[in-house]
Amino acid sequence: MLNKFFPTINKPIPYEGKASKNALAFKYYDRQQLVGSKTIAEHLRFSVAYWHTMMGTGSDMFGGPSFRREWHKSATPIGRAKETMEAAFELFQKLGIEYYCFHDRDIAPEGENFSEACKNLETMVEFAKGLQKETGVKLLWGTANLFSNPIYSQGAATSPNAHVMAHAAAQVKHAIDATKELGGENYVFWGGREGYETLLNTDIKREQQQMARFLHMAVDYKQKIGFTGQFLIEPKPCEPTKHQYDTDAATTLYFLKEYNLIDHFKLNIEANHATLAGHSFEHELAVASAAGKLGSVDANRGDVLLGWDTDQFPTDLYSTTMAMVVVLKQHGLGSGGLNFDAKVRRSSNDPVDLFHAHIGGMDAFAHGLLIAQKIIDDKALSSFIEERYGSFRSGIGAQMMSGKATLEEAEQWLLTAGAPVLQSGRQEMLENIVNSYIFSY
Ligand code: XLS
Ligand code: CA
Ligand code: CA
Repeated sequence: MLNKFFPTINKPIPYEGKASKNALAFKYYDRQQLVGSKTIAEHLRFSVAYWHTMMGTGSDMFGGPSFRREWHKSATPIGRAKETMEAAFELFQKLGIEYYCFHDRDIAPEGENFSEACKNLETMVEFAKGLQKETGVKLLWGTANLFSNPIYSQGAATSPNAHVMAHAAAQVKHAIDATKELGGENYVFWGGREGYETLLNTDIKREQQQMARFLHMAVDYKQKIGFTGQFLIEPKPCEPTKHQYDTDAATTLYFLKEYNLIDHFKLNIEANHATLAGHSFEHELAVASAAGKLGSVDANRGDVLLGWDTDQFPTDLYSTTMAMVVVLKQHGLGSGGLNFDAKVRRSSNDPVDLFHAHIGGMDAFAHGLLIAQKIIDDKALSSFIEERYGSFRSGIGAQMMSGKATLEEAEQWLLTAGAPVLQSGRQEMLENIVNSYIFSY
């Protein structure tokens, strides 16, 4: 096992069970434990987000770097990139996390120009390949950073400048190549700058057409090179742009349908983006899942008192339980996984805080998984839900839903049946049932 950047953690984090008081041990994440027909590790497919965990410095709008990071010290950009990657794989191994995700510009420095950036990326892909082979760690998804470079300040695919769209297209080509080369199981599109600030200078229809064309170009390229990973779109309502075209799951699904892209994409749902959109995490998961399009998850949380994307590690058991209910109901995430798109707080400046953070997130989801499986096995919610719609199984309900009843026939039926009597929705009782499952684990 690699052992250079986290010397105080000299063995993989152990599972010690819920009675353990060891802060550096799992209380629920027993990776080999069977839940239904899969192990906990197979269900959860955790991934480390390279940008926050390896590249984060602790700086914010009001102050500079605060984190102690031995891997950021090398004198050259490529030296830094290599040390960062060694530290990353050491962390993955010590946490027992099998997947990671990156943006092209996280793993390789930008360089002086586009060609240099491409060369740097190739160098780092070769380096990553070696480390993946040595450790068995795999790439959950790759993506292109189409938001940091100032040329993208007015959009990438949706820029008013065709030169910029071409630059973004060329960059995405290389990022897909890198993902394919590393056996990436998915490729993500998050349109950080694909939106607008003011209608005074914007043609929404044209920009949406550009975005669709851009995605079609990516699909064509994927097919041409035989990349078999799943394409994913990650909705977010705002930040950095005021209005983003992929605001939430429903908006994104409509966009994909409208522009004939729906067969080529699934969604990557992020918890904090859901709450920024004014939805709950489980609402976004459920909307994507109902459309058969829930592909992967960015596992984090926001802060109820702050209106921005705080990207905190998930710790809320109620939320992880409800998320896992949705995931289990659709029999898993397929090639997707749970990517910790989350960062430690600015004051958590010690590298060991990265371990506490991931351990907490992994335990919160493992615990949520166990509870969710029990809720599903016992039909604790589903039997109530099924009964609630019971009036559609026969009679006028079945006739309307099968297309056999017209408005006139519904009226005829109503005139003999009389006024409807509503059954209680029993929300409080169901909330108590969920709590009773949470309390008993
Ligand atoms: C930013 C997004 C981003 C995507 C990948 O808010 O979460 O990190 O996951 O580009
Ligand atoms: Ca994300
Ligand atoms: Ca985010």
